[in-house]
Amino acid sequence: NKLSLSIMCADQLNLKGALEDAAHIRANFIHADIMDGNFVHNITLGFDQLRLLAENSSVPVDAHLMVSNLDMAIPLVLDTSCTHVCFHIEATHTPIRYLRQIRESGKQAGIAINPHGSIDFLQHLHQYVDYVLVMTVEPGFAGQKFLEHTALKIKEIRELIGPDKDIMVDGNIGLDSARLCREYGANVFVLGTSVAYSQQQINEAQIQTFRDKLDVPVQ
Ligand code: S6P
Ligand code: MG
Repeated sequence: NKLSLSIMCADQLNLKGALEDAAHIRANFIHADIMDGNFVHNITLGFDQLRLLAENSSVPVDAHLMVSNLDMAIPLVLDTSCTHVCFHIEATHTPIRYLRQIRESGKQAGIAINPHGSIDFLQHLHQYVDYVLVMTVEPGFAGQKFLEHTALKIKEIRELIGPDKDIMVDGNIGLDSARLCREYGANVFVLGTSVAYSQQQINEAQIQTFRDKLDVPVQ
């Protein structure tokens, strides 16, 4: 089991400090949410900021693209040193092309799925995919409420992709929701305001409790 810290929940006026915090708590990844104001109704980091973050981070950065224009976004994200890139299946009819592009650049290629999205596509796609990100809230904002039905999908995804690939869950991941997701086969937890940050400051005590209760050892 691994954890990824959602950097949009950190103090945006002190991103250097946020990178240091992530290294200090020995996060497995930093989760960078990229939004375009179109696929979702919010805008977060841009590609120049993502590049700077990834270059200055000792913790690997996973990029979560919530954007409509993947022809524009994929080359830009591949030009950064983040290690993982996922995009939404709902944003494209040609996912294999992008998955190949991501893999060819030496990064891990992931598919993200909206809470109400079907997972049928994975039957034909799983061999091109290194990991799956399951949205457990509607994408766009931190601090929302966990949608319980999303956990059920995880079981089917696990059966389809096998035991070795990562299933990342993202959205109101706390002790209870993480337990449920883990039961169904998720193994990477994106932590935001529900556990890792209180008023944009890292909350080490809550992260430690999460590690203990969910069996997420420091690696
Ligand atoms: C939401 C985004 C997420 C959030 C995360 C925050 O669109 O993809 O990565 O940053 O959900 O966590 P929390 O605990 O505030 O929901
Ligand atoms: Mg995210």
